[in-house]
Amino acid sequence: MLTVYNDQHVLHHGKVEMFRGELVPCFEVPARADYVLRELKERGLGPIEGPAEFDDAAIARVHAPRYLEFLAGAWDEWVALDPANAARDALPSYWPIRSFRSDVLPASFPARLGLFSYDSGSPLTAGTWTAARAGAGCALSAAAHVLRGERAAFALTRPPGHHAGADFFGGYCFLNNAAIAAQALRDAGVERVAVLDIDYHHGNGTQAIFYERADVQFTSIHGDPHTEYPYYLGYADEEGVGAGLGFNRNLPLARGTGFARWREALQSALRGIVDFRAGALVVSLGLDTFEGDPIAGFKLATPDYLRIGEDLAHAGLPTVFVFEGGYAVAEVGTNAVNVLDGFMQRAG
Ligand code: SP5
Ligand code: ZN
Repeated sequence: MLTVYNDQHVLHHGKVEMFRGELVPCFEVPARADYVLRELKERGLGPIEGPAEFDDAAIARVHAPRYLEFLAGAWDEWVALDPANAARDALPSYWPIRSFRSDVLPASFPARLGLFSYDSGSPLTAGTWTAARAGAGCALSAAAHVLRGERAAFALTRPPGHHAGADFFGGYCFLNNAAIAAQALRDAGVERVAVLDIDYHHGNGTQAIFYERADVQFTSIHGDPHTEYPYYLGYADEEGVGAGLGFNRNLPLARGTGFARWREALQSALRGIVDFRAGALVVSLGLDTFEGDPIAGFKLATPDYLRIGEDLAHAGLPTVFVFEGGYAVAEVGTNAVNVLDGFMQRAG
């Protein structure tokens, strides 16, 4: 299987995230991708290429112009506030919830930082835009590869993407790589695209982007938002709206769920994807379902990821894998490559 990778991901390197009143070291670190890359090479999974040049219009198919403009200039604005900010990550402090306005763009940078985000755990750094843009390019190249007739491709990207919406960042995510890949597949003529999100956390950004659409089906298996991040979305009764009604499917599972129960949810998700008659599949590949993950609560073990890959291949669809979460850094490479390896073995 082809992997599309870019070494610019290291330019996004947050120092701290806010957790219960304290700034703690970031969980989403560059070493995560390094471990996956090393494992891909060791196991000879296939060629590893850089992303092709691409037009930013492909990103603008998913993200709002004023959000992209904000992201591209955010670091310079942060440093312009105070030159000492160059040594600090940008984290929001104010959010326009409910009765506030979101149509007005305040001149104040901290005010816009909050307008375009939903948590204080996603530091924006000097290289965030460059890394996120290059990561979206990896997702686009992986999609292009599948459009050329390959069975599957893997976008090894960070920062991750599935929590980012059309005009907001959060959950360590800035550009929604999976949504950008899915939209590119649609724009190239694939009539129905399925997105399956198997990260531990609900893919609220991807859900929101496609919630009113019948041409992109979104399915997510994740920790029950009653107790798990992102808390405010990901419940089973969210089924889409308008033309999109019936094309959004959430399968929340209790914290502590093990592989047998998780795999039943996967089988159910895949039946829904086959019934939808998808022409292509985008997998938001989070590995934070692992029993050793420091910020999540499922109990999947390393060999289980081979079975996941096999089950995904059984759906028989051209498949774009997009790297998302997974914070047990030393194991994330083996777990990710197990999914891809299991897929290729079954896909033949
Ligand atoms: C892509 C992705 O997986 N994003 C996840 C974002 C989760 N952010 C909230 C993390 C809460 C950290 N909890 C620390 C618990 C330490 N015991
Ligand atoms: Zn996650």
